[in-house]
Amino acid sequence: MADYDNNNIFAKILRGELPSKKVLETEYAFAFHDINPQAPTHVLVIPKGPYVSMDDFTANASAEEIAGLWRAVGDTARTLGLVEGGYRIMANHGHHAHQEVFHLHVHILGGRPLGPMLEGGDVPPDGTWERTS
Ligand code: DGP
Repeated sequence: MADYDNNNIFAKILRGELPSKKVLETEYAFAFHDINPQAPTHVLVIPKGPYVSMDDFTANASAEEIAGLWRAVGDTARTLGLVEGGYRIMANHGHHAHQEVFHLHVHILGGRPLGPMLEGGDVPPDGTWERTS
């Protein structure tokens, strides 16, 4: 995967160069509403450090940064009132997952029943998947 680009959209949001609807901010993380919500509540939680994806983050971030991001994910869900009804978290890494913005972001989705975990996620009749890479 390419190196971190300081001019990606979320880097600009972190620097305040682009607007966002902030939910929560800590020393390590920033949470804001997704511009194209896929559920009644759809918020993104991002680390303040320059990490391309979950792979980069888990390989290179400090223990404090990792704890700080995940603490912020839980705090954001509580702040949004999603705990009782339930919510889903998701982070897309790379091509197969359709990652579009190359600054790690954890999606928090909730506010309605979310259905099955993956579209087209039914197990094939023979119980096996064909890998495409
Ligand atoms: P992903 O496919 O996991 O890389 O999701 C990228 C998400 O980022 C997608 O749900 C839409 C959201 N997004 C893209 N551009 C902006 C933006 O400028 N502002 C906000 N708030 N969200 C954005």
